[in-house]
Amino acid sequence: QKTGFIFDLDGVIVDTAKYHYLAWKKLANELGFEFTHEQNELFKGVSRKRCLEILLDIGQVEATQEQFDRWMIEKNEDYLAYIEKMDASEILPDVPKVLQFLKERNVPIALGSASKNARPILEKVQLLSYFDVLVDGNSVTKAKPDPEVFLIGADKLGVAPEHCVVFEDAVAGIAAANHANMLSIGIGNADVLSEAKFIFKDFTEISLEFLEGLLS
Ligand code: B16
Ligand code: MG
Repeated sequence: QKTGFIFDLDGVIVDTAKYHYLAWKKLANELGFEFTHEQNELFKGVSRKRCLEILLDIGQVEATQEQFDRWMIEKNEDYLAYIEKMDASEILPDVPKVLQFLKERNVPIALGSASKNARPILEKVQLLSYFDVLVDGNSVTKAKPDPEVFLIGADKLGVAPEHCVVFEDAVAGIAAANHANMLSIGIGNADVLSEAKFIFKDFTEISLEFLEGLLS
């Protein structure tokens, strides 16, 4: 049986969380309140719409549907201005090494992200060609921790869920992978990602022997 690999985007392949933060902070400031790095943690892996709902809760701002929609667009335009300037130098350490290793072994690779901007980001950092399948915020109806995003990924790769490996940086993403009956690997802080089967600080801590072991 073939093993499939599924990668989250933000926090695993690139650190776009810092750009999401700047764009949300700008909106919060315009609406007259602060938005901290700590609060930004709650936004990781969470859909754009849900993020705005949480943001307005933080600032105790009531919005009409029209305002809500306008702020969603405004935040995304600000975010896209940052994305526009991205290049391969923003790929997180050793990500290309891992993708290259898997590619050489013909391992099917999918992206499983909540972001509606996943494709342009992968294009910008020149990693799009590594992915056989993209499942992103445009193709899912249920957000992580629901396993939908990863189950669609497995299905499109033609690999059984129990033979898929998922790399995730968000608590909700690890839960989604576990719910999908996949092998979850947390990238980041061990205290936060304790539900993951394996946890690494980043890809520099993952050896090729470890990856090889996941293939058999
Ligand atoms: P967009 P991931 C997620 O990406 C981010 O972690 C989250 O902060 C963001 O709100 C979400 O994508 C939606 O992004 O506004 O670009 O559609 O970690 O699932 O790759
Ligand atoms: Mg993420």
